[in-house]
Amino acid sequence: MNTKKKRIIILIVAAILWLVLSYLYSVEKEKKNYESDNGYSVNYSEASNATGVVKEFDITASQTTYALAEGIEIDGFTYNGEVPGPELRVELGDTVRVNFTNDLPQETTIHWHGVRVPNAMDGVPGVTQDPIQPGESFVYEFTPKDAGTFWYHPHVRTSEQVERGLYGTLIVEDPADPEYSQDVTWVVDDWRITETGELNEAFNTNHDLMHDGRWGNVITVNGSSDEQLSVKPGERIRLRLVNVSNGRVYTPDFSRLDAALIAVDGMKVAGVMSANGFELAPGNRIDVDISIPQTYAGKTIVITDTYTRNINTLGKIVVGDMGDTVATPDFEYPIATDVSSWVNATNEPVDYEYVLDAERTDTGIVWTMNGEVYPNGEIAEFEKGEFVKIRFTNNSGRLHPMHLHGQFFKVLAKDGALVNEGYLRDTVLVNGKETVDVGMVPLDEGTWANHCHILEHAESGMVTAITVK
Ligand SMILES: [Cu+2]
Repeated sequence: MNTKKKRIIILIVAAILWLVLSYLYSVEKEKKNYESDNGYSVNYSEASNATGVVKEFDITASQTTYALAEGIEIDGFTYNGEVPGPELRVELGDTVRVNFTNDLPQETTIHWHGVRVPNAMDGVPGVTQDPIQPGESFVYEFTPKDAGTFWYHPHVRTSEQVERGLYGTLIVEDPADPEYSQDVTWVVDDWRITETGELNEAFNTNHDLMHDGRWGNVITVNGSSDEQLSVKPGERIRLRLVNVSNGRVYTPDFSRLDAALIAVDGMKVAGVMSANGFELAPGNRIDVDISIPQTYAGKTIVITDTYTRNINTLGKIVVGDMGDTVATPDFEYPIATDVSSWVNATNEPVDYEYVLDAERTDTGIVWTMNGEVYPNGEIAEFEKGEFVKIRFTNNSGRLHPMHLHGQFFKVLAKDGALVNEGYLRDTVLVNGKETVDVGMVPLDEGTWANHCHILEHAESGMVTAITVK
């Protein structure tokens, strides 16, 4: 055999070895994910990997007078006197301990939206805990299993308590993520303010119930109607948008900025797409990666909401002078390459259907799931680790952002047409007369609320629960 042939054989053997090793490595990597018996894998883990680090926070809910904007002072409910409440920032693996005290004139709880907590920490009265009475305390303790953007709010008289200002964010940082110039949260809310500058205290009106809940006339970001984010030319920003509104949906428009969607409901996306046009329903979060072009020095960019025909200002990004220019951090988008597509799921049968509708009663309107008003109605049972296909059939003409506690799911189809969203969610907007199929591999045991996140719809019955066994 001549030298040339030998070299070719060595090259071929090396190539085969490399292929085998990289296959084995990918199999090993895949094991971090959970795979259901029928082959649907999810890129989140079954267990939390607690490092032993405990991050402790003291939170008190109380009645507070809060100035939203000039001439607007509301009789609010706040966490630690602030709107939003304190941002709890931890690292994946940390244990969160919240010493909570209720100084409100009414009972309350805290629900950790999107966080896969132990069932007893989920904050749902009648399902996971008793309401916390005025003057009482409760310790919430859990180790988040997923990094991402989450939020917390009460689950008692929610339409009133959230509208009065009870909400905050929980940011679970992924130590593997690159370092942005700034990591900023924008908590978006709307308020119904009277002509005299006070909060309209008519909650759960028949009009709100018959429509898409309570939509306000003043929009705030981080409790301010004039939120401004100062950046330097060249900075790369991670902007986390959280919709805490009772009913309003926002479609953020980032104007001339190149805004890349990197996470939805805390979960990383499989591939980057534009964040423009994302429908951010109540409960939803998006993480957006924005590089500020150096040529934007001295400019102000207005981020708007284009969901309705009236264009609203959300907040502004104010770019500093040319002299402050920094080099743009250069790294790959922190996304997930292991979100499986589940395209075969369109052939799976529907395991459970929820028909969403309204019913007229003597006193007004109630919202139903399968004809029942909470707490009536069947509790669906699902097996832990088994793929399940759930259908939401909206018989009404109104919006229903459906939120499942303690789970992530994937949208499979809308009105029977295949939808291959490249990410998991915990809240999906079901439009009027629309049918939405979602797939889910539940890993977290317990009884979990499943409800519409239009808080007035939930308040008037559109709540049920599932049990994961
Ligand atoms: Cu609804």
